[in-house]
Amino acid sequence: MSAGPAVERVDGHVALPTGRKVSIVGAGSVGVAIGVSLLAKNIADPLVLIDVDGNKALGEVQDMQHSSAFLQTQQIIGGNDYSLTEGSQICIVTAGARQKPGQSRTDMLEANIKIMKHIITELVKYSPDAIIIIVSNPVDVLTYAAWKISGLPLNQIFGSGTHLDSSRFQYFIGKLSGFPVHLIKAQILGEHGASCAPIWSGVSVAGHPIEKFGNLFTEENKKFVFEQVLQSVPELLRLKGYTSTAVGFAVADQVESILFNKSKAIPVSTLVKGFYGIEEDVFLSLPCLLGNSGISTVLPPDLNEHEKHLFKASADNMFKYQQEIDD
Ligand code: 6V0
Repeated sequence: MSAGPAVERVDGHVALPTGRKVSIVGAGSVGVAIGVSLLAKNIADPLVLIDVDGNKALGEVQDMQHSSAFLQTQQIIGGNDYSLTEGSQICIVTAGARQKPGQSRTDMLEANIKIMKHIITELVKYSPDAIIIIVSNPVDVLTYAAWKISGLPLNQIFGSGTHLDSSRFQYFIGKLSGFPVHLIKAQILGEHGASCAPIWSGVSVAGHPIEKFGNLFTEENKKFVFEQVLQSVPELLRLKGYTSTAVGFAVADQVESILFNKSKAIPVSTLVKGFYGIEEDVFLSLPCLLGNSGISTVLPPDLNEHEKHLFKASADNMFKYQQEIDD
């Protein structure tokens, strides 16, 4: 039987980049949330899920495969074999040991660095050109460690950083102002963690600086908004035991900007040496343009003196923490 005439799809057809293989290491709540976000956005194919617990990865893969009738992704695979990741455009690391009762922060960090060494070595072996996104916590220190382990150039490896914190910041500013969240431009920079810095000087609502909103953005209200951002994680841990959905969408946004060469300016964790007087090799979040080659440009915003101080304090904090692993 003849195959018939070739059918050309042109109208309404969006050309997708050819290489869209994305691998996720860690099939826990975060890895799965990222996977589901990628599937919902139809931007990764094949999608690979790797976990040290191969059955867990396979179970999650099969559950995703059973959604195929509602998706466009053709191939979803996984297990505990890193050769499945071969030729990935992007690799995302969400694997991590959770803090055990009685275990110190440094002990947990050491355990996670050991895990990171194995994972990064395997990923680079099978996909030397892939862009690697680290999501596991503490994300800034682990990204620094992964960068050193990998030997990759800075454009090719970064941490998911404060993109998530920034989306929470936008959400709570939206709640305060009554404007839809997509009209809020706001960023949190620095550490993904307690010493992060809300950049109020750059906040705009529907295109207007906050000074235009009368006495809505009082110091008290600003403090309240930021407190809500900081309390998000303990609140979610109290309510559901972990956080996953928002980080899933945040990382999928980063993946989309890379695969589709969108060059979106997104705050991610990168080497900040040389910015705002920082002299050490420290990874923190600054807005970066994300495209096909990963980070093409770091765009440090003009900060006021208070914000510079917060950012520098974040760097000092991180440097001290990092020294625990450099020793
Ligand atoms: P989880 O549900 O415990 O999943 C972790 C997964 O990693 C498990 O399935 C493990 O089997 C797997 N794993 C452990 N060791 C290895 C290994 N050596 N190789 C492969 N897989 C391994 O944790 P969850 O998914 O909730 O969180 C994962 C990580 O993301 C943690 O470090 C969180 O702290 C971190 N998060 C980071 C966020 C961010 O914004 N950067 C946000 C939320 C959580």
